[in-house]
Order: sequence, then C-alpha cells, then structure tokens
Amino acid sequence: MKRIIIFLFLFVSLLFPAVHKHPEEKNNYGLCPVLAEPASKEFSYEYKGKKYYFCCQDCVEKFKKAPETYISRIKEIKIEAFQFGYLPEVIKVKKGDIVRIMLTTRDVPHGFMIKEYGIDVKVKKGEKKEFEFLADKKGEFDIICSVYCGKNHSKMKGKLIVE
Ligand SMILES: [Cu+2]
Repeated sequence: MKRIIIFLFLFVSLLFPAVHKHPEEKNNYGLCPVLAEPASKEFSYEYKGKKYYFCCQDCVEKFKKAPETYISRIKEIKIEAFQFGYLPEVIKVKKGDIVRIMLTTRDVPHGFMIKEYGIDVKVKKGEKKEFEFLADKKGEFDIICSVYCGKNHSKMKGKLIVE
C-alpha cells in the first residue's frame, strides 16, 4: 500500500509541472488597448464578438465609451519570414499604434529582431508567434534575422517605419 502511495505521489508530481506549464505560456493577454500596458485576464470586455483585455477597470470604462478609437490603434500584421527576407518587407505604422505581429516562417527557423524596440522573436516552421509592442519611437528601424538561416542570412532585412 505504501509503495502505491509513493508511486502515485511521484506520478502526480511529475505530471503537475507539465500541466502547469501550459497556462503560463498562454498567460499573455497582449497590451491594453487604452494605456498599452500589459493586459490581464481579469479585465476584459467583449465588443462585436471579440474579447479585449485591459490593464485595469478604468481602461475598460474608457474603452466602452469609444471602442473604435482604441481598436483603430491596434495594427495586426501577418509576416512571413523566408530565405532570405520578410513578407511584407516594410511595415508602416503610426506613433502610438499597438502593433500585433503574427510571425510565421516559410522554410527554416528565422528570427525577427528590432534592436531599438528590444524585440527578438524566433520562429520555427509550423509555428505562429504572436506578440505586441507599442510603436512609441518615430523613425525607420531595421528588422534583422537573429537565427543563422543560410548563406544570405546577413542580407535578410525588413523595415519598420513609425510615422
Ligand atoms: Cu533568416
């Protein structure tokens, strides 16, 4: 009997971290559409069939008064990395926009790095990496590949333009 209990205990403790890991990874609610601070699952609001997450209840109330104003600052952009470039090559947004990138790769693993914004996301084939950042600096920024991906890796470039 004792052995069974020990076995069960070991089994459960082995299983538990695996179960626990998942929500942690998914614990990303992006940026609050109002203040562009990290959003939490505690403050959400559904609008036109879509759920939005906020950093605080104040922001939910602000959003309710003028949803379109805040939604219009969210720029969703699908980017496909490939040997050796990005499609689209140029991303153009306005200062203050919340940029949501959905990154995939056509072939081998690639990176998506914008040094000035502290962004470095890596993607493997079959994966879709979604991340957000606030375009709070005006200018033109190079997007470079941070994973060695073949002979023209160093020429792999894209551009972020923040107007
Ligand atoms: Cu690459």
